[in-house]
Amino acid sequence: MIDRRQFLVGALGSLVLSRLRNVAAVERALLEYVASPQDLGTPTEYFDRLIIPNDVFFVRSHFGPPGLDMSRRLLVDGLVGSTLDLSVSELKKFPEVSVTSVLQCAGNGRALYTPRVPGVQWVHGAMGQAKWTGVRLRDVLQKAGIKPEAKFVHIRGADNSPGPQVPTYLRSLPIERALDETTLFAYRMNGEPLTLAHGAPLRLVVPGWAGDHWMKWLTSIRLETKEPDGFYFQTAYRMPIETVTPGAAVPPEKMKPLTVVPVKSIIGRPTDNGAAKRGAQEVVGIAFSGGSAIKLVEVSTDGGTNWKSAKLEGEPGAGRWQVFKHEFKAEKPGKYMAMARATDRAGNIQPKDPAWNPSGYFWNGWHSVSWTVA
Ligand SMILES: Nc1nc2c(c(=O)[nH]1)N[C@H]1C(S)=C(S)[C@@H](COP(=O)(O)O)O[C@H]1N2
Ligand SMILES: [Mo]
Repeated sequence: MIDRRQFLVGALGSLVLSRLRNVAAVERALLEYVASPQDLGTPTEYFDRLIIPNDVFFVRSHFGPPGLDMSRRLLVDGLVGSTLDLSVSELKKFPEVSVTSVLQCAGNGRALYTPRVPGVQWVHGAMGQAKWTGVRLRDVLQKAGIKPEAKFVHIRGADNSPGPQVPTYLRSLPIERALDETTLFAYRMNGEPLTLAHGAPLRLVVPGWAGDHWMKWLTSIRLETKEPDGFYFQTAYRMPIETVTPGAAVPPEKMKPLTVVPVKSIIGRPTDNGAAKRGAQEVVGIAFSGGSAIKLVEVSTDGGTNWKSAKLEGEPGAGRWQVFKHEFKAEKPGKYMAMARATDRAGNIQPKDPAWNPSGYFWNGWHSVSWTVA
């Protein structure tokens, strides 16, 4: 006979094992960039659809997730009329809204800059689109009462840095961006409860803005008059104000925080170096821009001499990707290529080669693939 303690240990052990197996199943479909903390990329061939399924959605964090704590509360304090301390079920009493939006890490494409920039060497996989469900920051902040001197919202999560020498991760949003009707406290992703990897029980959703603002494992938001101090705000996630010489050091006063994701398109199919049969060829990909809807995606199959407008599918919107499709006939066997460039409704055109910057952020060059037709 086993006693209660042995039973519990055994039961817990097998539970942990089955959890681990689930994680392993997910990893098989994702591309592992860094093992610990896990940085997992979505394979490029998934960029042919409007929604990236949760089990292949990229994962990124600085220190790895904290323990799963579904009873973690959200504190809303600082320059508010009254402090709020909310459980997830209390938060769910605010009107529920869903927003379909792209989450892209600012470092996506870092590996494609020359000279090389240190950091996770993401190629294309640190982005995805999902339907995010939760409640508006605006509704919660209005309930708390916003003092007129509040200008910034400081945001914290439950993940601790690995030691006292390493600063804690924190972000900040200007109050106007926090009050935008698309900015959410989210608890569901593509209709399913948020998983720990993606921030359970609560994460921030900031459509159109880079992933670093999308704080996971939320613990508090605090209204302040100023931007926060510290490495993660004053040094990291900054871009040069003007174009700089590749490889150059940029002084801090010439840097600004990165916010809106620039216009970009990526080809999901055909896969680079793949193979296809003679006849109809379909080039399929996704295109988005953080600041406005997509106006046009052009595809060239002759190295950039001629460009044709692709068909767009899905709803247009700022921070929201659409699928583009372009068909042509490959009459002869041989090597074929395609490349894509997107233009947004504000008139921004995806550049052939984006400007190098010291942290390798926001790569959005033309994506090209080649394949063999037999
Ligand atoms: N608490 C916390 N939130 C975080 C991070 C983190 O390290 N800690 N990383 C951010 C970064 S840099 C990105 S790109 C996104 C990635 O979100 P995902 O793992 O759901 O794709 O989470 C953001 N939220
Ligand atoms: Mo990121």
